[in-house]
Amino acid sequence: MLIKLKKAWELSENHVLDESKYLNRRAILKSMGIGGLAAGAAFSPFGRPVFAAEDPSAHLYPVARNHAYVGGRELTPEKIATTYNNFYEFGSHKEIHTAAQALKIRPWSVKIDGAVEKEMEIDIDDLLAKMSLEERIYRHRCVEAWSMVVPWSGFALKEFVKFAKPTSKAKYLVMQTFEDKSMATGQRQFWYPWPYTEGLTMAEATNDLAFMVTGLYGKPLPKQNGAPLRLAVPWKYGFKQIKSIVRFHFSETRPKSFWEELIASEYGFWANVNPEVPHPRWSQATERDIATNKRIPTQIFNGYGDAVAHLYEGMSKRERLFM
Ligand SMILES: Nc1nc2c(c(=O)[nH]1)N[C@H]1C(S)=C(S)[C@@H](COP(=O)(O)O)O[C@H]1N2
Ligand SMILES: [Mo]
Repeated sequence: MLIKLKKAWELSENHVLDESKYLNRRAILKSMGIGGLAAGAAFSPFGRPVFAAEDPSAHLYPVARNHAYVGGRELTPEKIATTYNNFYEFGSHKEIHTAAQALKIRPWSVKIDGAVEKEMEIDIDDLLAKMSLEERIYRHRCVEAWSMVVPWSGFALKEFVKFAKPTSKAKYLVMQTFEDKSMATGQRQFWYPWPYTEGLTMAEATNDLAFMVTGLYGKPLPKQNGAPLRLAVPWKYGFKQIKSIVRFHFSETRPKSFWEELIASEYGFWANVNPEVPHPRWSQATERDIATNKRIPTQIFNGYGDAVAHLYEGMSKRERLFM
């Protein structure tokens, strides 16, 4: 049974005012001594202010950086990380950042179901209020052999798992993206197995590195990067890092992910970054940094082996990628 914890986000006046009117309104509210952070702008250390009118979670950012996670090389400029995207719901071209602006990110709720004590549906802003937000710098390695280093904001996936209260029957956490052909024109391409689905074992989902992303560069997550909620598992190829999640399903059986369903021989369930196992059509030994365009060596588990290698002990190298 589904339990709705709270009414979905209701359209506030901010949405119908243009920016200049909104700024005036802010000034008035301020002179009245109200409308502080919640109604106002959050100033990002990386650039322009972001307005609550654009995203009601804007006041939450920036969040404190967790210095345990370092990129190991320079951050990819924000402009590049937010314009070089993969998001098949909006097409397969490289102008995704424009097309993805059609994504409506409020109201937005996520369903938690399957092997849990109690199934529920929770509004994204309620969820954000419950989780401890922090910033982590992670490397991101796409299976297409390009990579970047970005400051994600969000919360530990294991904190969310604890909140969801899975039962002992749960063996996998399955995640799904929204489905709405009218908004996401890519979903009209019927030959793809929508909705985009991904999964992790419970051990992977509760590993310290697994992170639910809600922000980028000290601001709410841009639509093209998977707003309002996407996954970061930086030891795995980018296609595992599912965007715009609406459902978390705790499962007893291993799911078939989107790309696995399409071409299992090229995109397996594990998808751990491994320079020694080439993709059937190209080498994975090196990667192109999208900031510098330089090729750099790819590291096993994308350099996160200390944190995750133990999860795959006993598996052959090929299984670590394809099984
Ligand atoms: N729902 C959904 N999630 C997705 C994808 C997608 O097409 N749809 N593409 C994946 C791939 S291949 C990569 S490399 C990353 C890209 O994330 P970025 O655009 O933030 O760099 O998102 C992943 N998550
Ligand atoms: Mo990717």
